Amino acid sequence: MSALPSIAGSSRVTTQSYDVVVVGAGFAGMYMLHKLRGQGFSVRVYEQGGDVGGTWYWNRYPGARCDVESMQYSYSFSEELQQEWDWSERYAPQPEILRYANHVADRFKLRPDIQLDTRVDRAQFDEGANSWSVTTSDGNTVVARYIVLATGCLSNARMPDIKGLADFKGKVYHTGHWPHERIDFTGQRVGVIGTGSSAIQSVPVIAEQASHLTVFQRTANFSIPAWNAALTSEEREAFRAKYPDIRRFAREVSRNGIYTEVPDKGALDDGDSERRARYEARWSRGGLTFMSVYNNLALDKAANDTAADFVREKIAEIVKDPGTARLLQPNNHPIGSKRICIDTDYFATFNRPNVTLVDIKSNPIVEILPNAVRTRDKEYEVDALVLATGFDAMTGSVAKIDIRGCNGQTLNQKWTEGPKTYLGLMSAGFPNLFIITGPGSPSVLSNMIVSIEQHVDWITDCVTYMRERDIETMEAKQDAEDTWVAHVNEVAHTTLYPQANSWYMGANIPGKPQIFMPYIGGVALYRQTCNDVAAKGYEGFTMTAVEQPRKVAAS
Ligand code: NA7
Repeated sequence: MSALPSIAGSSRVTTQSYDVVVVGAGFAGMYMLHKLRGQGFSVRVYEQGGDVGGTWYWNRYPGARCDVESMQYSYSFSEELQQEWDWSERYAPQPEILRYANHVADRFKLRPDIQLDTRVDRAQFDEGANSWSVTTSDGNTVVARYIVLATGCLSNARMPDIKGLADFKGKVYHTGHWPHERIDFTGQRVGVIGTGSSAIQSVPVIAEQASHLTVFQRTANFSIPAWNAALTSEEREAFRAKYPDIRRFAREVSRNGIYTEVPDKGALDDGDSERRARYEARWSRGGLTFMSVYNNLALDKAANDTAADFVREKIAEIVKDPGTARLLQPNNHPIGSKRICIDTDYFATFNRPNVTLVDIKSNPIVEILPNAVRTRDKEYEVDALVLATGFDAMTGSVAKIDIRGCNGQTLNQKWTEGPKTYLGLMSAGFPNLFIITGPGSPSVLSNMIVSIEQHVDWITDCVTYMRERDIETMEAKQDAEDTWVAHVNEVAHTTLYPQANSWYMGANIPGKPQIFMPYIGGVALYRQTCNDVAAKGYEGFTMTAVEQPRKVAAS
């Protein structure tokens, strides 16, 4: 614990104070703790789950696995860790990723500083003391100089607002809040609502168990085969030998934090057969880098159409019933403008006699009956319901905390019209509050672990810089924030991304302001920008030394 004085909280006198409170013990929170402790800061991490792992603690649905190859979806900060951990498959399944998270917690002795089963309910900045007063669900209030939100981008599972859902007599599961015990659907009639990544991963697995599976689809999605397979020790060794290059590329060259070739031409620069051959080669390799075949797939609709058509043709080849194939072919958004899904036999699953696809775009769900899903035209009897309906992404978990900055303003008030940050790291009016992979940073458009490590390193350097100079507060300047928000928006609109009703835009949450939230400029460019800002003495931030009255950022 630090030398910060105890202060009177609103409800009780607190005695505990820390340099930093971190909210969340997923991959971001754990590394933040490790890194800050290494610099001698006192840190308390609060985690609402019963263990570490964040999204991998909650998303236990059948078939859950990461969509970035595990040799890359893993920490790079410890050479020993990356050399010693053996990933079993190209895309590790959720239980293995959770084991990895637990291994990291143990290996780096993180647990003593992590308080599990504890939500942060409230955080209030005390302008007199220049510290945060943090109230948790166990009724305690602690004081910290800094607060870091490591709350995750896809951790606030969203229950759909469908009439009658509460009266359904069978079991209802949300993919993002899956029970810990093994759920066996053998012999059951199961309904899956939603066809995003979580459904695309779970549908093939559930179909093997269920007596009948009905998939309710509102929007068809593009999905590329994972071609997942066991990793051999030779493959792991080959990868490890190249790690310095791979990690450097991911951080300093790539757009999305993934090691892959950099495309040198656009889709229309090739003739039909050459282009088709390239798409075939990528399809055969599988995975998220399908969009890296050409350099203009996210920019030029005509180029994008060539890739979208290719995938639509593949769907038609795989799915035997032409009507079902047509329904599964995405037709209302450019490929890649929603995060591409990675699957194992998703489309082929619809060839099974026990699987039915229901188009709820033309035939919407009207209500859930005690034993069925009723669409406008028909009733579908089900014994269990799986809601694969996604998350209140990027801002949902932050919004659940009552965060009060200067002049009593809440972050929710400030973000009424959409999240506003400088570099995705801080928001004006909320001194000493950092966000990891927040809106306004590459975040969900990237390999999350690469972006997490970059933010954690930057924040650690920043607070160390402040400590060395007796600087007590740091805050984003309003004009820097405004410029950044405009830039994020402007860059997004040079691409095809805003053409989709995606969770990137907040479009999946009724009433949520529709703003493109992540920064699309790319991981490498963004890192350079953050480094330049730091090198210029944290340009765009106001820093105030001990004993000086806190300067309010220029508005
Ligand atoms: P997503 O990608 O947000 O998918 C949610 C799906 O649920 C999507 O198909 C939605 O259709 C559908 N949905 C949402 N609400 C409803 C209602 N009320 N009725 C019918 N259908 C609905 O979430 P996931 O969990 O699959 O994946 C999230 C990310 O996790 C993913 O991108 C990976 O990065 C990992 P819609 O498209 O809105 O028409």
